[in-house]
Amino acid sequence: KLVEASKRLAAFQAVKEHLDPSYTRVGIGSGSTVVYVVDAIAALGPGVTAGMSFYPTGAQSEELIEAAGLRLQYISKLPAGTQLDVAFDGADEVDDDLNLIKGGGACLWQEKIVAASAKKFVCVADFRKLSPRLGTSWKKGIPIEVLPMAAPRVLDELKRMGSHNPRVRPGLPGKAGAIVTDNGMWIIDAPFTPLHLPKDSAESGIRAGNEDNGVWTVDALADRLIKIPGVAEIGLFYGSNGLQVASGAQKPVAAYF
Ligand code: DER
Repeated sequence: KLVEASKRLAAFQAVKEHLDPSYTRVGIGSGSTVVYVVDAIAALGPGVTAGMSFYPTGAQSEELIEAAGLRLQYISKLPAGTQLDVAFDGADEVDDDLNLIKGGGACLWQEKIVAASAKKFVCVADFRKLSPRLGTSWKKGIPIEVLPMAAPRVLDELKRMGSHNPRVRPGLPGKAGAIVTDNGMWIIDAPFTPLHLPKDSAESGIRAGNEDNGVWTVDALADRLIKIPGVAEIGLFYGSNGLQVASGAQKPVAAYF
């Protein structure tokens, strides 16, 4: 109950503060918190939303937009050189520097593309998601979208990098085999020891861009994961300290709890 109330409060607060009526292009993420974001936007009424187009990050997001009677548009139709005014999305974990683990809903690839296409990215999350360092509360691992035929090779490399028991995300009951994303890919969840921020090096001794015996700084891990052959995208987002773990992405404006 408390969690749902917190998600709703965060969503309505985020829309109130970050959806300007003058906006015309709005990105909509995936997951359960973003459901409340769409509720908050729909509650503004057609007087505000009629002039806006909403850009989904996958099948669930598309359904949310349509069910709310909002105008659906696609990133593939975004005119060259233009950006979304704002994108709202959830997260699985948020650290002190607004770095995010995303992908718990297996929608991370399109989520990152939409987020990176926005002038402003607003992460909406309840109190459970905030933790000092990524990997502290979200123990399932960093979600990584991979080409199925490369999955065994990616798992090998992740183990070499110190991931503890990385595995292909199994399908839900009623679906034999692995989860298949909206893009026809698989998700590997790769647990790592909680990540350090580059600024932690004084106490942890692990300087920015490095790892020490399987303990990584966020930037170093993001740079390495994205280069593994077969990896399409990784569920590590952003950094307010100039750490762009999502290349070219806008830094998050705020995370609401
Ligand atoms: O897949 C994602 O990154 C989603 O944003 C997600 O994990 C957040 O989900 P929740 O809002 O249902 O917690």
